[in-house]
Amino acid sequence: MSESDTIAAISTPSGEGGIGIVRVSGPESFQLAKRIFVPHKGIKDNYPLSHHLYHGHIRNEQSEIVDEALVSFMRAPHTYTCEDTVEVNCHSGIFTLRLILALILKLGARLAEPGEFTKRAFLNGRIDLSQAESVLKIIRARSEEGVKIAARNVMGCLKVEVDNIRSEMLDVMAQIEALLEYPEDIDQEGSINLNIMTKINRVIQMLYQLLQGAERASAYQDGIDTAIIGKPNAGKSSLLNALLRQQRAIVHEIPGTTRDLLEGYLYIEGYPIRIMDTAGIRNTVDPVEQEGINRSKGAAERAKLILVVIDGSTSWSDEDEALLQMIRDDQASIIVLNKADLPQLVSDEFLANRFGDKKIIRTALVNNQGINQLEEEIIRLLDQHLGHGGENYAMIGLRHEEIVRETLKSMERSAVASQPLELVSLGLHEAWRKLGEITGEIATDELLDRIFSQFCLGK
Ligand SMILES: Nc1nc2c(ncn2[C@@H]2O[C@H](COP(=O)(O)OP(=O)(O)OP(=O)(O)O)[C@@H](O)[C@H]2O)c(=O)[nH]1
Ligand SMILES: [Mg+2]
Repeated sequence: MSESDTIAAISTPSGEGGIGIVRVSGPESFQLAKRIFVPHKGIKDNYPLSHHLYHGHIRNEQSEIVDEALVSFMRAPHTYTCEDTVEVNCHSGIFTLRLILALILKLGARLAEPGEFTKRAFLNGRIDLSQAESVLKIIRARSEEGVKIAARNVMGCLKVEVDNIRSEMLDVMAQIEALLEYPEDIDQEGSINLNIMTKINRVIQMLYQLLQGAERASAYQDGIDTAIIGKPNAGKSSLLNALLRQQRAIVHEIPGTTRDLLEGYLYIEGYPIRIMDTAGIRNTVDPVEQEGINRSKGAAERAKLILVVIDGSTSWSDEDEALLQMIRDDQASIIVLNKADLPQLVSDEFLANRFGDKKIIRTALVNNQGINQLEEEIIRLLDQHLGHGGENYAMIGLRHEEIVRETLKSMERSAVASQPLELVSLGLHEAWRKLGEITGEIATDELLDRIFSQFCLGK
């Protein structure tokens, strides 16, 4: 794809709406827009003024009015892409938008690829790669907090931290270069200067701090995968419905009612929770039910939080025990002891023995009892699991996390004082290059394509 041509796309979602926007960027954008737009107040000498909004009509080749529009002309470099940009604000019917886009394309613009406007902002140096990715994170955020984290990154807070760390690395690298050039400065034992090791360790600490915010940020941005698991008929679908406050899943007395995974979103104290109802887990010969059970197990494996529903009105079984074995140490879990309105066959004594201090939430989901306590426990657990964030988390996305972990590996290889300085320096160089992938200072075309292809058209 060439970066010097003029591109255009519809930037607003398809469907009916108050206003739709067609965006054009590139050297020809003013020319093209002037050929289809006629301003109401007539064309004056200074038309079009940059960063002004003009009211008028879009007309086709036959001079027929296509729509009434507000058009802004924005001169480079103070634009989203750093190129001349025009935005046509028109009525948001899909045919209107398509007609206007078609007129612009016919005059010579090329249809933009997904994310191409943002890619140009990156290639033209207005934003770094972490900022570009944050634009996508804002669009896709699953909670208000997720938007705030992404917005901080769009302003460049991750870039600032990364630049800071890389500049510390450069300092140490320069110091080592000097020592290698003037070996007489190295201590008598030839051991590495203590000062260098102290600096390397400080960089390692900074990298760990970056990682700390990652899990919390990703929970707010992507949602917390939560699986409801339990024996057939325990009340899993009743729990999903109670939490979502809607009759989302079929609830029935026949065990094995739910076959497929069913998901819903809910927000508890700002935590975006992606909750999954699953098929009851038991031994079965029915192939369809077995497929459902496999999916339940998959959902449980991927979940960060597991709600285990146990039917307190039936005796504790091997099936209940097997469910608990599925939970890993890194997963948060809550035991929901349901059907508290019926005579209980699982005794308090048994529960105390089996679960010790772990909090058990008793519910009677037929009449929504216990839901508030369950929600409180979910918040408490997530707060505990994800740590209190404060303002100090810039990290977003798995890509960054992987890069920081790789960088740490190289840094930790460098942090061995007993090795030759050349090896220390090698590790530092690797680390410095790796970390540059976050901001895109070191970025291959393949990486850029991978990132920008996730964007929607028109962004
Ligand atoms: N008495 C009583 N019945 C309940 C309670 N919760 C659910 N039930 C009933 O138990 C039956 C099973 O409920 P579901 O929510 O469908 O259970 P499930 O775990 O989704 O079942 P499967 O999808 O078959 O695995 C239904 O008849 C519910 O009305 C409860 O707290 N008390
Ligand atoms: Mg069910």
